[in-house]
Amino acid sequence: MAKGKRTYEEQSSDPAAQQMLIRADELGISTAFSRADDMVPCNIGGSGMCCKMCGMGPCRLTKDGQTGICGATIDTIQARNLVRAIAAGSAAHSDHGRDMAFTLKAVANGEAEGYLIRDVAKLRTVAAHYGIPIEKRSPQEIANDLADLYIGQFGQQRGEIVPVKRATKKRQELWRSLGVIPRGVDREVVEALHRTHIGDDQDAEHILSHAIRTAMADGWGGSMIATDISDILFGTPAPVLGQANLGVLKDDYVNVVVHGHEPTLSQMIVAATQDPEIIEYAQKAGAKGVNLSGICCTANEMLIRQGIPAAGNFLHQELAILTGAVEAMVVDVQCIMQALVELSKNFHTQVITTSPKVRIKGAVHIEFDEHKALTIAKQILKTAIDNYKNRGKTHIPQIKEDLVPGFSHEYINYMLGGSYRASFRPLNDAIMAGRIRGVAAIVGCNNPRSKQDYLHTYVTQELLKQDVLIVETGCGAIAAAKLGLLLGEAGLDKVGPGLKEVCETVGIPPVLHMGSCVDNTRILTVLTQMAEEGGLGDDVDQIPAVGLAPEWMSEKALAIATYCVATGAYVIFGGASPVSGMPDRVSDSDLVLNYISEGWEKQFGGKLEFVADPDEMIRRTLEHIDKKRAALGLPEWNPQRFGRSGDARMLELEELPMDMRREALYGVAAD
Ligand code: BF8
Repeated sequence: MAKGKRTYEEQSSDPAAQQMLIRADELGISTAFSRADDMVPCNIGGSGMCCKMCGMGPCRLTKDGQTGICGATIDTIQARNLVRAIAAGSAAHSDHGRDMAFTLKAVANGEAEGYLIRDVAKLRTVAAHYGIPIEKRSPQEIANDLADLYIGQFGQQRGEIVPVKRATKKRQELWRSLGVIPRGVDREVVEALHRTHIGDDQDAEHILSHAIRTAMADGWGGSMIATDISDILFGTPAPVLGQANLGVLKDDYVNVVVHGHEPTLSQMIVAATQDPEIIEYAQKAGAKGVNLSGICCTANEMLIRQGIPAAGNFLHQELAILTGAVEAMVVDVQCIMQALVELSKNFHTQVITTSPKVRIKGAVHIEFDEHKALTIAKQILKTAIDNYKNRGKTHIPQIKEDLVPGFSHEYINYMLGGSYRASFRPLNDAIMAGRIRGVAAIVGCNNPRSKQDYLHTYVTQELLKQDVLIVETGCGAIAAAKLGLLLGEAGLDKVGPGLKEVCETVGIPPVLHMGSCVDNTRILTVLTQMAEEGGLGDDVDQIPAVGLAPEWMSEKALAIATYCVATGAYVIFGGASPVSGMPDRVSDSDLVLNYISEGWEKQFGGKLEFVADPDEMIRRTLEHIDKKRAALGLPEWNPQRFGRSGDARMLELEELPMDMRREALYGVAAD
């Protein structure tokens, strides 16, 4: 081990990852973990005080009162850097949404090989939101109109993007009064880049108001469109049994790992693996079949719909290849490390790029096209199968966990009230009574600068003890899954008494996996519905709820944080702050930091803070939840009051073997 390097236990809290990090060292191969140890981050850029937006710089500001060559202050530079990051994050999510809209259009016109409209009910519901006629019309006709409407949102120049109509009335009025409703998705991203060009917008607060509008074009625009269409084409998620961690790779199968974000690719590969032609092809190659798994948000897209296992989250992408058992890592867009290709040269793994937007030198490129999706998916799988004969020795950690993902807001409605009384009433009632103290959304990335999964799982577990119901998405959800937190019966003894009672009554895990990162829009929908249900105020900012991204690293995470703030949520990010300013916090470098916290709170009721210490994250979360409870006049949280009803039935269940208990609680049998 190199001098100064963290121990394996300090690099990751996941024992499967630790095994692979040992293997990497044995082979003398670097990973993001070791590169993070070797590379000291730039503290000037990291704190938002480096301006490289023109050729006079980069201007590296290190002293209070110093300006760039053009005279730009630290505040202006920090605000510009932040809005540019938010614009990039919004662009990534929204471009994904745009491609989904084009796929919907192609499906509606019968031009997309292999795709179907799987959820006609959701298609009709979404179309009806916008006044698209649905009666006596075929799904294709409705989908055609919805696709046109959604495609139009990206290039719209004036007016308001249509999904904002799904926010509470009060929130829409607030946004209108502040002039932050996006006119069109692309327009706000372009304007963010324009405003931050040399010599443009130079008032930090004014720049930051556009950060809100840009991020809203993501959350209430591109991402919401992406989630809607994914559900319409591939099915709205409902609970399903899945597994997570590197132990899902199989020695006697061709292992294909799909990594990235867009379900158009992964869903078609799921379909192709079940094709008799592909199964026979794999068997002829000497394997039992094709074993499909996912990494990152592609993993989430396949997990929440089909229960296809997740090989891991962001920091597992290199570790999967290090097992030597992966024939192909198939990637599309976002969160794909360039290091994969160099790493794969040590093994037989083929990295296959598929998006016209993403190429990596040295990777095989098989371009995906939704018009002949199934044909291309089969070609990708045959390439992987042909590579099976080249496999050498494998080292697959025998570690995996079961999980039950798939909690779309539609399913949460259904599970709380069945087909006839579907609503959020029982959830609101449980919060009002104090059985559930509040709700936390724990989302976002892994970051090799912190111990993998530790912050996610520590914060999750501590909040569960405090009767806080947790919803999760993205890599955070996979972190919790790997620790077994997404299976109720495995963790209910570790949750607070009131929350335990609710989970047992409804038959849900205390941590609800709601999907990928674009699916954070499901959380916006849940919060809006909770506000509209009544009893928790009349808008999102009054709900006892907090959003956390303990291990964030991507620009998309900053966009998500900002649209959640605009919607009224308190958002806490762990790790480093990109606007921390001078190390000794002199006053003029605090402006941005204060503005995104207190300034935004005054306007939107939500705020963004960066808090490195997990205990402080938990303290602030509970303080905020209790403050909101008090403002609503709800009783103080008292864990002594709950936890006894229904205990007799639970004691009976506890006597049963785990698989029978799971079937009794969730209606899903173990495999
Ligand atoms: O979009 S949580 S590391 S995979 S950015 Fe990336 Fe972060 Fe994972 Fe999904 Ni989201």
